[in-house]
Amino acid sequence: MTTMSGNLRIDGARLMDRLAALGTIGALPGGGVKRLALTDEDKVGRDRLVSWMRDLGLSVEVDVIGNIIGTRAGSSDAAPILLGSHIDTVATGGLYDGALGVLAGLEIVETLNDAGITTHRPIAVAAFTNEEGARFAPDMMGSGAQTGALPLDDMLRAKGIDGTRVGEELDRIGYRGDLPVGAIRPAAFLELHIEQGPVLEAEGYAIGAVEGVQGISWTEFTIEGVSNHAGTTPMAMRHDAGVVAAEIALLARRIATEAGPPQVATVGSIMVEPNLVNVVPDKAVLTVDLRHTDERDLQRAERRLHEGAQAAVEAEGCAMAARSLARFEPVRFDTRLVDLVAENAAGLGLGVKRMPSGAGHDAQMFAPICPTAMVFVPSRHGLSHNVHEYTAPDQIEAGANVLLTTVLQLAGEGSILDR
Ligand code: HGY
Ligand code: MN
Ligand code: MN
Repeated sequence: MTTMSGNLRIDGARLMDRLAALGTIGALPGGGVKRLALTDEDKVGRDRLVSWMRDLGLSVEVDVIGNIIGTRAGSSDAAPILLGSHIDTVATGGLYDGALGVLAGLEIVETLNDAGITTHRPIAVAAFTNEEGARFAPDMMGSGAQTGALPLDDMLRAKGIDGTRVGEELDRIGYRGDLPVGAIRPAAFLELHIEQGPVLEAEGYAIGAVEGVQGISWTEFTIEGVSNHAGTTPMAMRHDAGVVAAEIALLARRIATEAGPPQVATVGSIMVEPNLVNVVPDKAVLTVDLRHTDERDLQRAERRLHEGAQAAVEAEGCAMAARSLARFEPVRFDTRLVDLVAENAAGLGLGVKRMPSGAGHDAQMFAPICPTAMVFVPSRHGLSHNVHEYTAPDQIEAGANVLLTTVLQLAGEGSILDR
């Protein structure tokens, strides 16, 4: 039976229950979640997700980089509407980053099952491998490999911050599948995600109709100096790798403040060796994360960073190697889908704001290959990548209903996708 009921709604309590259940996997004492990509916790989360998918009658496939895809048959074998996000988290993660997009997809499937609705197009729900990039750079690794944005072999060889390799960890947790890259070619991709920033809450909107994702540039700098005695070495004789790292960190901050919003810069990881109170460091390794909505401005920031880093290294008589860990240009989402999200939010009586995404998402990997859009819901105090990440149940339910309404429109016969 193929009917499209305009007043169909998801079961918010059921969605919250699944979010809570998944949140127990990798739960941190005192709150928050640590489910780094391809760890034992990630495996347990994957196993739980696959069992939920199977319970809902989805046909489950795993691709060559561990992306999990559950597909609900349609009345036709047209290209599916793909929903999803990721279930890996950063080390100080929350319950909602990524998990919301995957579990809202499952909730939509269960809602359609309960209503006995068969859509024209199949509906697929995916959990992409290593969206965070926290253990293995770059981020959006699984979706990037599947869509061809990232070379699969390089990704499988990627070495983590703990010295492990992606391919070996996929084998270890039993999630190196055989579905090839390029096999998932959806008619459209929709991702529900928490905003992870302060805008929707500050301006009082319930929904973000996301217009695109800003560009991302991750660089790792390794500085080599000369270790020496902290007490006996005159300042003019030092080659202090730690000072150079500090100068690069302050330069990154200056670049962002002088450029002004939306330029952002973050030094999230910095380490010195031998890391002892009375030894001038002979080695420092730090990462710089630059982001901007405009590609030219991002390149300008990169140039300033690299030139400034080089000058600091030379002034201290050190050596430096710079390695790109991730580089994605800004993407724009399909305006027809963004319009649909905005109209559906308004149709549900929800305040909606068109906005860019400050965070990276799997959706930015699909935007070049199919019509793509995202639905944002507010983050309390704008917090994310923080154990206090929180979005209220009614906000989550509202976002999932906007997603459901949009999916039903796109999965029907003769939708805007067919024109
Ligand atoms: O870094 C990001 O924006 C995403 O969380 N991977
Ligand atoms: Mn995310
Ligand atoms: Mn994240």
